[in-house]
Amino acid sequence: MIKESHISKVIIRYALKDLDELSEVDVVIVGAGPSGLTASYYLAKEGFKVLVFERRFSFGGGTGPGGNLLPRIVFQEEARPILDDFGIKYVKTEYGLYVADPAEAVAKLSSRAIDAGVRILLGAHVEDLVYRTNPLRITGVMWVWTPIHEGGFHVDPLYTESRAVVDATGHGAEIVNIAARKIPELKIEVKGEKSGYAELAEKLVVEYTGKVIPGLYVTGMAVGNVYGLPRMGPIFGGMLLSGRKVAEIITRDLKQSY
Ligand code: 48H
Repeated sequence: MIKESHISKVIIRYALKDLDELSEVDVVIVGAGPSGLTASYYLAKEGFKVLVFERRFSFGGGTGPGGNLLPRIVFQEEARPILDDFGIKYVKTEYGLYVADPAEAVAKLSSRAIDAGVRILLGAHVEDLVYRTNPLRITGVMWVWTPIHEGGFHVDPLYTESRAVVDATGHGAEIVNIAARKIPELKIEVKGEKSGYAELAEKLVVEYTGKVIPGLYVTGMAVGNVYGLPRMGPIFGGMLLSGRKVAEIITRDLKQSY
């Protein structure tokens, strides 16, 4: 027999137990785009408790629409080992570039991350940060459900504490911008993204990936916004390489601080 009240009870009971457990984690990643999902997977593989906040009700950020809605995304040779880690199939083209199906990429990035132990909260919008002084550092985020945010309602957010917060919000670099605007003593200067130059952008986005200030890290397109780098268009190798790099940096930092 299916009793309606039991449907509600199991949802409420199990969801609240989960949210309780997720109010303190090792790493918060804001954004379930390609860079955030990649970072989350490698961090979970290292044994960290990782929570990804995604304000949409779907995964993948800008991956799904491919290049101008054509269902292919491009990768370069350097990203191949990461595609292999996730089991994403690809074809080598006559230009030495690799192409893959964005739907498969999104599905595998997210399912491998979840299988590695990552928790992803969909429909959850991060609207602010938590910080401490002496030493000045970021220690978590404040979040509300997306419909509350979109509705413009005055509802106070909940906290999630973490040892590291990763801005993987894409072009807008929303989290670093919040830190720059609301905690001026951090002296963060956000430069803004530059126009297209694919090869340079792919190199620099990985080079500049890392720690912005203690407790706050940046990966993916958000790196370009923070450091004034060019954009690359629908080539995604830099996003995966940036995600893996930020995971390596956080792993080193968190292991050193034990
Ligand atoms: C919760 C949030 C919040 C918030 C945003 O845009 P993304 O796909 O980001 P990346 O950096 O992983 O990948 C960028 C890539 O998709 C891209 O746009 C490229 C390569 N462009 C090149 C070019 O030249 O244009 O994903 C970011 C995710 C999205 O799903 C957002 O919904 C989510 O972050 N998000 N989630 N709280 N405050 N802000």
